[in-house]
Amino acid sequence: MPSDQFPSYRELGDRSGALRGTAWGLFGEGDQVGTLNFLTSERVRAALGSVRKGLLLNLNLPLDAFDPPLIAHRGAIEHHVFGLNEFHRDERIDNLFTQASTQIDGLRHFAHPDHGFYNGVPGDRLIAGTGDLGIQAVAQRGIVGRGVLADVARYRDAAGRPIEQDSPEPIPVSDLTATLREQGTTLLHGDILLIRTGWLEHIRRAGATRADPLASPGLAAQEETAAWLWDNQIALVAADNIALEPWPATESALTTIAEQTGRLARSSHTGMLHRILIPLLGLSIGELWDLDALATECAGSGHYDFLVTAEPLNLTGGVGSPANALAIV
Ligand code: UVW
Repeated sequence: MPSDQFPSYRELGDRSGALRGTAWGLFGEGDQVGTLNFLTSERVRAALGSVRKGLLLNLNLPLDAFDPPLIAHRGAIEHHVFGLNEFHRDERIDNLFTQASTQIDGLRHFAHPDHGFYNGVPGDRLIAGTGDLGIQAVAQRGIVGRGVLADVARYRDAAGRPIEQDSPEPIPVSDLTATLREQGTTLLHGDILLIRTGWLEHIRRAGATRADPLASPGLAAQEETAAWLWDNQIALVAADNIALEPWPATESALTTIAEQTGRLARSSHTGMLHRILIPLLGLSIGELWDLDALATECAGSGHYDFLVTAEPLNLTGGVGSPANALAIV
């Protein structure tokens, strides 16, 4: 479908029946990658024009960046290096949680309790060994496109309103648009949007003294955020914080009918923006992306667009993956 023919977010709400409020079927009934379809060949080719210096910047934290882990159930990796003889080395990683460090969360990660998983795929198909909505579908196409950094932390500092880093402060769409305006950055359809909240820099500085329980600012859990991302035809959105949106999540207007009526117990996911972005819109998200060096480079050059590549693990049925992301400025 040509990009000007996609329904707006408001129009998604006018779709009938089970499709209401969703992007299901717009990229094809059996679609596996959602908004990554916005990254057409023409856009990939055009994105090459955002490379000015040919400088490569790693956007990944080490796999073992957080020990103790940020989220308790995602334990630290156990890396074993061994040799069959003294002239040989092999290795094994145990306890790898694909979402413990810089990551992409794929379309298996969240269902909407009232609607289900992306494109209506039944949850019982989303098990190890099956491919439905798995991260392998992303790996097999790869992610390459025009990246845009929205350095909200820098904008808010300059505006004299620093983001409160040890709190689940919601970052509204107005801050995103003001940041882009201040930077002189124009979004294009199919962009990979990278949002710097400054949280990762804060956590790095805090080290072992980081706040417990953990809290992080992030994109406001509101329909306005989802609408803005969809209407700009963002292919992938990633941030330098723990959950893209504020953490811990709080009850919001996004609290589902299942929870409001007591059919589903409220949980740490109640009110999350994840539940719109991933299952309803098919928007994969990135978390814990290391954007600090990129931000320094962009501030120095005055250019906030570049090429981004990311190649998740080719893991059949994977829920998420280390991002393996690069910016090429
Ligand atoms: C959190 O759990 C904080 O987010 P996610 O599951 O998306 O990594």
